[in-house]
Amino acid sequence: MPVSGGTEVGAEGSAVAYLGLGSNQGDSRALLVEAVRGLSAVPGVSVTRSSHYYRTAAIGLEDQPDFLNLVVEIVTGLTPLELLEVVQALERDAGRVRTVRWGPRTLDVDILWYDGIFMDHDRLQLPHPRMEERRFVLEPLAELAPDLVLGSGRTVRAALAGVLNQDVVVAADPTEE
Ligand code: GSY
Repeated sequence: MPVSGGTEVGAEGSAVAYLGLGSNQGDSRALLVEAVRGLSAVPGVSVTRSSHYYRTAAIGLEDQPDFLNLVVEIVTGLTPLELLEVVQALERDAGRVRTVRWGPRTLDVDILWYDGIFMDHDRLQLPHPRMEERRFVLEPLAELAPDLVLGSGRTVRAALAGVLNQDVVVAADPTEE
């Protein structure tokens, strides 16, 4: 699904990154649509493609509502830590309050992969350390970049084959309603 809008970033000094977005509290559809719109409006970030939206069974604390998840591809001139500031501001704008670890949240935005770099900073690890166990990340990411190489050296497609027992279904696209 191509996405329009956003600030044009020249090829020089720009990086391709994939972000995972999820919500299971409040009006999840509106919160996710607004988060993608907010991301597109950030100077130095261009949202180039989006996966479908997926209704997914919660991983972590299981006694909580299903999530709505998607993955977007961006091109950015921001560094990974600058991008982290941006996604944390989006979470705050969505009223995110960190209460229970692995519990319900209005908006979660994870930087999954940034230009193939490996990073082990106390605030950010890249590629995302838990993404290979999560179908709610791998299924939408496989739509956009099935041959992307992850931290383990496996491709997205190969990692996805190992998590097909988790419940994930394509949901209606809230931007088309
Ligand atoms: O890490 C993202 C938040 N999260 C999710 C999520 O986005 N989707 C699903 N299905 N389960 C989750 N558990 C956590 S924590």
